[in-house]
Amino acid sequence: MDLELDETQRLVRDAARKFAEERIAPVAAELDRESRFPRELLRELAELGLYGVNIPEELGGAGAGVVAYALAMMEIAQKCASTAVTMAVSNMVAEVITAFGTEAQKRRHVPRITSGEYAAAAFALSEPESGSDAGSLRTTARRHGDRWVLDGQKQWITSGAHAGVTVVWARTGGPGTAGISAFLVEAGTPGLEVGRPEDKLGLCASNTVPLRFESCELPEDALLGEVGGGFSIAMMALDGGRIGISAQATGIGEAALAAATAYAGTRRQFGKPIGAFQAIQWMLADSRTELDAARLLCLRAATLKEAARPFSREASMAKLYASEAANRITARALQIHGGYGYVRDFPVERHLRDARVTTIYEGTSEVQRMVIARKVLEG
Ligand code: COS
Repeated sequence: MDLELDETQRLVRDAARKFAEERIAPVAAELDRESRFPRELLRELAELGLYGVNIPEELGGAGAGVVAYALAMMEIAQKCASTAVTMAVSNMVAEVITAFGTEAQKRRHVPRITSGEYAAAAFALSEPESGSDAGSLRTTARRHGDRWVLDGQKQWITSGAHAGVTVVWARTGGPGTAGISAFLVEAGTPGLEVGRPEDKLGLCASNTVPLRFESCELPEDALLGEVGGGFSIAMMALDGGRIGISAQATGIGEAALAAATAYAGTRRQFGKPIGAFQAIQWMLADSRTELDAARLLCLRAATLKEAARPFSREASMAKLYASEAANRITARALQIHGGYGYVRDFPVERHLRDARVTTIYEGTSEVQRMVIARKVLEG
């Protein structure tokens, strides 16, 4: 793995950093407090190429690759983890359609995602009773003449209320993963009902909703990929998605460490800055080391994906490590702030709340360990 960034990667990272500092940072705390989905900000972010960092230019993407995508995610997440997750899922869906869509599906949806014409794109796999065991999903899709008819419910759908297009997984055959297919469902399709936004601990400026499908009719060409091929599409998409979440967690950790370092330098107790105490220094040292490890694991997985080499195990390792590290790092940052860490005047409580979900979504830490262990045992 080349540790030096190339020019494109540097350009994308710097553009994301500038946008995050100038446009996102000033409003991030307010968006969180008001649980406001930043539609206009996301349009600007898309115009910078950040809704399709790894999408070819002919489909409106930046064509900058997976490493550049991970770097951009880290920058955006440092300033607003909610904006970062909206960006992550939109990139993931743009990639899924680019990889598995027909020419017509790609031309219809991908440029609308990458340009920001769609406020976001969404990925609907989980259900009220099917989370880690994604293969047990119950939503059905049955043929009715030349249409598909969807019935069922989806849960925890990021950007579900704002997405121009949602990839929905449904059962077209018998039980098990072989009976699952994927469909593209456009906003406003009759029979698609968007539920009440979840009132969450963190990522308050991202939108998370349940979806309900009731006799929701789709055209024949809404099918993405082959009948029965949906589960593998979901797993491949999640492999890539996990790189994005590892980058998001790394970004949140960076923000928390920066806040803790600044505070340790200015807060004085016992006649000296608290950063002069070894207890604080060790927390900062552990956080810095863990963040570098998280970053390297993330960029290794991204480098493998970019080289079209197997990366499933590495993506799970990056996501597992970075998300758990982000939880430790944000907790330490809050501890360093003492009582000031516990109130909203300082940003670390937001970082801690935002980090929490990273060990849960796009596969829990327990699922990442399943994936890694299976690969280890395969040899
Ligand atoms: N890439 C491509 N195909 C994959 C794959 C991957 N990474 N992982 C599994 N598959 C394929 C397998 O090859 C298998 O296909 P065949 O039956 O043709 O051999 C099929 O998918 C079933 O795989 P497996 O038997 O491993 O499925 P399991 O039911 O055991 O599930 C886990 C595996 C637990 C890894 C999966 O259910 C999972 O990732 N769960 C978490 C879901 C998740 O992340 N949800 C968050 C949603 S977004 S917030």
